[in-house]
Amino acid sequence: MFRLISGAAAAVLVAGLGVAEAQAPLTASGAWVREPVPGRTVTAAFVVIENPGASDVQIVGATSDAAGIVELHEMVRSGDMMKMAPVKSIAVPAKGKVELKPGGLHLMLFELKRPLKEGETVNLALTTDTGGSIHVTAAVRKFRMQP
Ligand SMILES: [Cu+2]
Repeated sequence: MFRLISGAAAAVLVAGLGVAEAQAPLTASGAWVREPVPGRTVTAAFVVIENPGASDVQIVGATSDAAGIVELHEMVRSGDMMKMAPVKSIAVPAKGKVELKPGGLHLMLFELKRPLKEGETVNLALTTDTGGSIHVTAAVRKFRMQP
């Protein structure tokens, strides 16, 4: 059943849920989860979060039905290597947006509860410093370099 949902359809669904359920004035779109390497129980999730409100909002935590632990991560330079590191919060600027994407900020999913395959969906919930939460449905996709 989930296999019939295309990435584009899932993204539209996400935007609708963001508007309907968010206490914080945030919307999410384009959410996806990288299909994990076979046998691994770790992967990353990406989403674009927009803040139409007049105040900055901080994302301070995340959970998922597919993972035991979800962390907020950034990529940091270490010598000539890029490494990822946990961050306490991700700011979504007023009248602006933040893009979680490969090579930058992302959600890290640990202790995956099931193998995730392209075409499936994963539920994510982001909590904000204003006490709100955003519910996001993310499509599982294989990572491909962007053209
Ligand atoms: Cu990470």
